[in-house]
Amino acid sequence: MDLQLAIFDLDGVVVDTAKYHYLAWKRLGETIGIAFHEEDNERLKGVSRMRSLDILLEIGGQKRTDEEKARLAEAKNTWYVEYITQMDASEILPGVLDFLDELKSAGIKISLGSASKNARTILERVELTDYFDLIVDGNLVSKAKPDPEVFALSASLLDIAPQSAVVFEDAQAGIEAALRAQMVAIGVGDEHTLAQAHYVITGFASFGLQDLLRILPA
Ligand code: B16
Ligand code: MG
Repeated sequence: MDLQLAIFDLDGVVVDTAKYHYLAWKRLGETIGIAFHEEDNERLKGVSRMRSLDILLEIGGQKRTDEEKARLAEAKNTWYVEYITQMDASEILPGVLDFLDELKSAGIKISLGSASKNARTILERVELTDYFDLIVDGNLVSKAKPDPEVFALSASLLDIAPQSAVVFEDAQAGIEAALRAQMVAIGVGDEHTLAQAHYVITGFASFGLQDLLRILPA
């Protein structure tokens, strides 16, 4: 394939913000009497903020009006933003920076495809904004993964065919979105959870552009 675009999910691929989401949801749970455990947090990965809240309420067997839900999601987000504004470049996951440098040198476009509405803040804090030719985040898309919108938009805005794009994703819904967008889907994380992907890597510590080119379809 003629590789022209690499799209990165943010949480779980470039940085690990899942731990901050966890702290903020746990804190919200405590204020409304729902015990939220680390295992539960797995269900929130790659999922939108409102859907995450629904999962938390489901765990606690609680029902809330839309107005209350908006207020609760807002409270969680305020705490989450407090955590992420403390982040710095040391939180970029191993090997990511070298890989981005390699892609840039090879003239391959780099885009973000994240569900987060806080993606720009995070990229700023870890000093990665300038690497991205395009940032597609939760403020820009209306349909959550597994809908392909978040990835399809990157390709169309950059005027690149989806078949020339590769997506790096840590969530199952994200892999499905990439496949539905007709892109090459590379899972980052557990090979069983991400079995649908064309290929699964554990991270970028020992994965570079040469490795990518080797696994891409002809
Ligand atoms: P926010 P990603 C996702 O980021 C997270 O994995 C998910 O846990 C979170 O609920 C979602 O962003 C929305 O985040 O509340 O900041 O808008 O993996 O798509 O980069
Ligand atoms: Mg993710």
